Amino acid sequence: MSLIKPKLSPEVAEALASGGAIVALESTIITHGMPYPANLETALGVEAVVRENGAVPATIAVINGELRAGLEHHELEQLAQAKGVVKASGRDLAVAMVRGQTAGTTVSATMLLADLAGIDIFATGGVGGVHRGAEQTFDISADLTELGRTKTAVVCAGVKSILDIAKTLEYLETQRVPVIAYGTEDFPAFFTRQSGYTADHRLDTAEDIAKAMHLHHQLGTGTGLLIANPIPEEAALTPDFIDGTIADAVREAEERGIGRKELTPFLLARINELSKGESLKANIALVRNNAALAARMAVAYAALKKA
Ligand code: PSU
Ligand code: MN
Repeated sequence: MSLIKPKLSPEVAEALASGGAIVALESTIITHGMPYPANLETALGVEAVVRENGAVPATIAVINGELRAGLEHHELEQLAQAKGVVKASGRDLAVAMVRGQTAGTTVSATMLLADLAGIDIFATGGVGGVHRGAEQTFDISADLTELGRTKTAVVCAGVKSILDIAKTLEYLETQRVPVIAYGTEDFPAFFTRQSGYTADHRLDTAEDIAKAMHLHHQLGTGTGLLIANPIPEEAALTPDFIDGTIADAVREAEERGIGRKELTPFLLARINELSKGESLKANIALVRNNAALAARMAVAYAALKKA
């Protein structure tokens, strides 16, 4: 049992106290996932989308050693522009607190802090997973093990093919994490609506997903859920274009010996450069799309919890 909770913004505290709909948002996407100023514009835009869909946004981060859920405008600005900010997964939080560091929280750290705060639903772009070549490197994101032990529902657009998608899905199966695709049979690949793999389950409404969450938790499974929401049709990239770009970025990372926690940020930045900003545009569109679905799920889930 945890004795620490993140410090809540007044708005988030109010929503929690009244059983309102809340959506947690991560901050590594701001600090390590997108360049400035697109990162700030996206963070603000995503919060606005959550509000438009009836929920309160709670962006999670570590600010000067303090765990936080719900940031002020100037704090988002500071995160978006800060240099040398820590990328914190769950295991890095305690040291960041001791050192008074400012950190972007990954999916794993954000899930953990959302759960401590009492927030059930979290929207992001892509989750980490099993990297290509993991049979050699053992590089498997802590996001996957966190999904296997923390009850947060994570809405994403699938995973990028910087990862081994088949192994990522296998790993989630092992971890007792349901993978639910929204409105499709296909497991999406972030920039594209299809990955070549099907999701385990399909549900077609935010209300049904909220019901599945509720039952999943009532069963005492103790695990999270991964909701895969395909990128909007008009924003999707063509597989040939993006797969080539991703392959180039992965090869470059290998040649330069980049690994461990630097690998994902390197790949994201290189893909953005190599695609001349096309990947960034798609990324922004899909994050907003995920925030909208997560907010609608949060509204439905709040009603189920009250009933
Ligand atoms: N994948 C993306 N965008 C991201 C990330 C992953 O498409 O911004 C970030 C998320 O914060 C995720 C983290 O939790 O990278 C995973 O890092 P790693 O692969 O080092 O576990
Ligand atoms: Mn890793």
